[in-house]
Amino acid sequence: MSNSLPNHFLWGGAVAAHQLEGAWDIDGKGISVADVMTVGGPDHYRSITKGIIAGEYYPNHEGIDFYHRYKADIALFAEMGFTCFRTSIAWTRIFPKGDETEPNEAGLQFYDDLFDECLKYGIEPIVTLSHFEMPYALVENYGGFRNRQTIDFFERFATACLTHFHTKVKHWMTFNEINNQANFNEDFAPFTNSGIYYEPGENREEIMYQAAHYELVASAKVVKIGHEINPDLEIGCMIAMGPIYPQTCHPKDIIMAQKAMEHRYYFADVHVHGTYPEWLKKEWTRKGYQLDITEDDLTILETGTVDYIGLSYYMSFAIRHTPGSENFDYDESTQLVRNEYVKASDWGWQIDPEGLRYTLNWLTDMYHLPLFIVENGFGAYDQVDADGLVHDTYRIDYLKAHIVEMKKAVIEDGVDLIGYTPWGCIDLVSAGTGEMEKRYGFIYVDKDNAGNGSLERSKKDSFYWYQNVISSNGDAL
Ligand code: P53
Repeated sequence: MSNSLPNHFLWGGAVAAHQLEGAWDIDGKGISVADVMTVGGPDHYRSITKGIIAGEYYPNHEGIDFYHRYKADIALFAEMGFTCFRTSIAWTRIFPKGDETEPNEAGLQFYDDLFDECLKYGIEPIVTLSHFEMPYALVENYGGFRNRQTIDFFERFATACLTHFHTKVKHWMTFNEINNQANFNEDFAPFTNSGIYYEPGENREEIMYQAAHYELVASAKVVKIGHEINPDLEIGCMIAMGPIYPQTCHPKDIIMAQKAMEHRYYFADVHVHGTYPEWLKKEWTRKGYQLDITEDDLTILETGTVDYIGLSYYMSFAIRHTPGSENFDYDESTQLVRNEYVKASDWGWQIDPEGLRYTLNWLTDMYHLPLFIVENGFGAYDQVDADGLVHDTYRIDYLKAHIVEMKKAVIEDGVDLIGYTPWGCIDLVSAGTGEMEKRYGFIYVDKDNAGNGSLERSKKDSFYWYQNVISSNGDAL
């Protein structure tokens, strides 16, 4: 048995357009949902404003100015030895308001140049079509994915991208972390996943199931279209993974954890199997939810199943049942509990490398598809020392421990894994909090939470460490 990862294993890093490009209103780009979010902090989400309000600070407007600096940044990725680079195509660069019929040529040109720059170094671009950056005009004018018409708008955008870039990009993903919205009682996920602002008194869960259904249909259509455009394309879904452990072996805790996992991960069932699980159909009937799901939709779901599962993995969770209640309904915003066996980051994210091995095995047992870890990483405060450098041993420790478990899953358990792209390979704006100072990068970017800084780039200790990891194909940790 080999003790190493396969030779073709892809190593790289991951970002999303809205978190680093900046240039939010340049070359015809429209306003996206990310452009109306302010800065939050470790214990609170950022605010979502109705449109852009004068005097508010919107960190994504400038990002780290990757739009103008991508050549130098990609040269640094090449120096680390990346063989792939995951980013997204900002929907609003291609269709600024979302409902245009023709794509914006300047937007296509930017991504042509960006992908060519990657390919020049032998770096394969890996592309997410929708990564929390829907055109804001679709929210205002159509209600985002509350509206069936948004399926057509997404299809038009995705078709333009697949047609234009299929010779440069082989691996695609449709909707980033489509399952974040299982946490429907918070405002962040429904807005970033689906462009939904909830009104007081609405049944949030029912609306979430409807929006997610439209997205799953849109995804399936795009998988099918992509394969028609080029049968060699690999088109995946993207799921935010984190196992939800039972707090104890109390049988009700076991069932509660099972129900929580079902609610958080049914999205993958639909993407992979093309059908809804039985428990969910029963739940909709029990709760009297009348969803708009047509026979045509069900056929589309079956004909557009994904080629692989892209996943993010940052942490694990734990849950217990509510004593005195026979009800196993899942509310992610109130029912999760601390796991006393693991530590947490400064943002309360529970660090659990073995949970990654568990997760990769769980996904393989459930779905029997190739997997791709397209996000993993440690958001931390970095300090520039007197020598002018960032000595981020804590980040190296986190990544090392996760790679060790990832290798066990592949080498000892036989998991079919395409590659590994740690999140935020260059410091960027946090999605959840809007902070710059929640840093993930191997490359430090001089900018703070208020937007001050030179934007200058410098290599952290983890940069050299990751370079060795890649050149040894994961052996030198
Ligand atoms: P930030 C929540 C839970 C897990 C992953 O997140 C999440 C979120 C949303 O915050 O998002 C993914 O920046 C996402 C990236 C994001 C990254 O994880 O909040 O796909 O866009 O930046 C890290 O620390």
